[in-house]
Amino acid sequence: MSSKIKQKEELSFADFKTEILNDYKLAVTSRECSLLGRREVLTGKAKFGIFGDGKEVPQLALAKAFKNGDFRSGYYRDQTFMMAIGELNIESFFAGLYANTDLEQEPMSGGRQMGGHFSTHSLDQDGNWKNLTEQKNSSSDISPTAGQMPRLLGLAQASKIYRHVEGIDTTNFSNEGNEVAWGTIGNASTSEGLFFETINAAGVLQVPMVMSVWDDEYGISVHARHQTTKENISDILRGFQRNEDGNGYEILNVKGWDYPTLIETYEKASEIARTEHVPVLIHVNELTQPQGHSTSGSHERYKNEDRLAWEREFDCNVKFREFVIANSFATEEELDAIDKDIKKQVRDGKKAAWSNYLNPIITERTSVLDTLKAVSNSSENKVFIDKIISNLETIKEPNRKDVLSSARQVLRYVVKESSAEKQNLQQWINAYFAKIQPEYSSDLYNDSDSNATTIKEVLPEFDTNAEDVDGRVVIRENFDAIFSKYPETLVFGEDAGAIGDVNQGLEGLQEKYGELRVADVGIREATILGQGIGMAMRGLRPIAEIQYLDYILYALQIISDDLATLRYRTKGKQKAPLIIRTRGHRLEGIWHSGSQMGGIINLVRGVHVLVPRNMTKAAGFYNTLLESDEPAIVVECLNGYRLKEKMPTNSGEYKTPLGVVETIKEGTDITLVSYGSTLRIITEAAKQLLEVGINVEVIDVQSLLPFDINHDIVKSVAKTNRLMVIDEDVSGGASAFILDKILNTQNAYKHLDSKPLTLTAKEHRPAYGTDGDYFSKPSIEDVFEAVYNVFNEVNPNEFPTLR
Ligand SMILES: Cc1ncc(C[n+]2csc(CCOP(=O)(O)OP(=O)(O)O)c2C)c(N)n1
Ligand SMILES: [Mg+2]
Repeated sequence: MSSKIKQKEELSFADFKTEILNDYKLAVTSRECSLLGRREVLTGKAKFGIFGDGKEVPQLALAKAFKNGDFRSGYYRDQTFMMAIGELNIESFFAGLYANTDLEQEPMSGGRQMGGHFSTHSLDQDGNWKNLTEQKNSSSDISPTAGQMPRLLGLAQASKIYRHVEGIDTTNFSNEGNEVAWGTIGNASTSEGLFFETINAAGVLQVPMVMSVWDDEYGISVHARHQTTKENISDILRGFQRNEDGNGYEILNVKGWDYPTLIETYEKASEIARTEHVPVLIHVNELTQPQGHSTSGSHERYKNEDRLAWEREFDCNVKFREFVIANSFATEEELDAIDKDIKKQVRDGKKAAWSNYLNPIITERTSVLDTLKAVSNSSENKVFIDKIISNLETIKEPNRKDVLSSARQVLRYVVKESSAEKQNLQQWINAYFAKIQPEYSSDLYNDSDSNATTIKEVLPEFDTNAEDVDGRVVIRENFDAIFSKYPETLVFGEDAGAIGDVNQGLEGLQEKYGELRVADVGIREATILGQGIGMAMRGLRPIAEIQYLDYILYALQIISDDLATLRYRTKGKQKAPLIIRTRGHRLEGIWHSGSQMGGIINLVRGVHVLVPRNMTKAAGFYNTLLESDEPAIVVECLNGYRLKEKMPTNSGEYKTPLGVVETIKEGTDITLVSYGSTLRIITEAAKQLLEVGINVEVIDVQSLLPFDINHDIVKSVAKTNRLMVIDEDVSGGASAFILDKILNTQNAYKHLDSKPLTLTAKEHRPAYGTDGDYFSKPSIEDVFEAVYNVFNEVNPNEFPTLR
């Protein structure tokens, strides 16, 4: 027996043997699932399969070191780990492959994610936090390679916050910051910038993060020589190794088939990260892919015979079996019997999962068939309807599309008839949509009646002789109130700490609340975002600052792929109520006049996008968001920090409601809709237009997502009968979105007497010079002329052509 194994003196040999044989069974079960899973895809029962074969043994070791309260942030190879922590079994594995929409059957995502994308439930039935310290946690995986990295940083940092910041209620989230965040990534995915950015940031922050690299030398077909300098990720990261000169990482190397050394390595990593809060990198090499990358191809195409032979020999399960036999934990015959038994269990589990997936759909089909047959019998178009019926009946394994599309096609055949059967069919279709559509569409936002749009407006209050102060003072006072009211809030960003952000909206707050709660961080937007996501997933209320809106593009992939999809992809079982604070609109130059709102709103559905016109409105949004549990981006006006606003007396209390527009100037002739800094231009143009007899109504959208939930804009258009959307974004951007909502969702087209218009920026980004803004974005004269031209068309005598 290996000397390393003997160290486990506390266990009796019998217990020890049982544990090892349990591990062996898990490894074999997981492998059998992979093998059978691939066959299910090839025979067409499932669409796509990506499995954990060849990576089983290190995951057993990881699971042993993983404790309650810990978090995983990993990727699609980790099925063995999920089985080992008790969060995945044979049936749920196959339910994932079949994309069963029932969360009970498919707890990872209710069929919303491909199999192999794992998660655990952080929220209970009512959407409230469960006690995360009493369970093993996995943040929900995403497919973009290395996309799990930024969030991992935040999951780890939360432990540091919980250990060192006083006054937070840690009950559901932490036991003195003893939780480790465990990352997994494939060797090839370490080529991504997100990997390096996260590694550096975790080294700087010194957080309890253990990063495992599953190294099988390949990324699909591309060999390590095209991926990694020196073909060795731990070698090139050696400079991160901590030593007497300073902080850094503990870097460990281990062979992926060496069971006892893996266990020892993971225990050591766990200990270092947990107690010292030092990050650890474990490079697990010599792993294999027995079935190639995924069901989309075969690895014989790109691996030579030598490599394939080596993979057969060094397959971690083969080596584990040899180890079990060599150390007399079981005989070959005993293992054969175990293998045989597991094969049967996996086959049975697969069958059960398939029935569980199919049976409800069969029942739904029976129900629609009854309805359709009744319709057919009473219809003139019986021949055609019967054909649809018989097609549906002959489908051996129907899906919901088959069921519903048959019903909808039949309805067309009876649209001109009037019968009780037809009505039944209409009702059946509507009821089916009502029941089934949410299975595919729910939980993009918080669907419950405690969502952010339910938080009522609270107006700012002012003393009669309220002082006019710089906008940045309004926002700073409000942050001060927020930090004293909510101990779990933190803000971090480039220059957010010592100087209190580039515009001094956080001035003095680091001194007051400490370096962990008001923090400077490196220039690394994607991981600033990820830091926020991870911490929000562990019960904190982070405010991640992106210095300028223009630079949000670095983080946009993570906002879009991770933050915006989190609630949806877990069907409401995880959330990250992260607030993203940034500033943009109308300053100067190509990269400091951010207005790429069209791009943003179309990429972040699932996150609220708020565009306050001044700092009081912005502060009110923060106050609203902290009373709710949804993620949001707040874009402050970059040119508004030095503009004067009245100082409210109820900082921290007043609330700007989400999805509610505000009419900032009443008028009768045309409705002008805009948001943010452009409103100041419009307000000025409005005065000038009044001088020539055009009385415009100006509406501040305030909140792009959600958009005008009370449909107030159409009420204005019903009065003015004319509409113009003015936006500093390019044409087709946010203005197109706004126009679509007003015309199509709110049906404003009915009230229009003139063509609905948009006035937008030029297609290029603003030139830097003082005049860049004037010649790039709508100016006072542009607004004046555009509105004037509307009335020139209506009444050229009164409004002669200008130019
Ligand atoms: C950003 C992104 N680019 C490409 C892909 C397609 N893709 C999926 S897995 C993969 C290879 C990953 O290899 P590796 O990280 O070594 O993990 P392994 O599958 O070998 O375990 C690629 C290119 C993706 N999912 N995301
Ligand atoms: Mg690989």
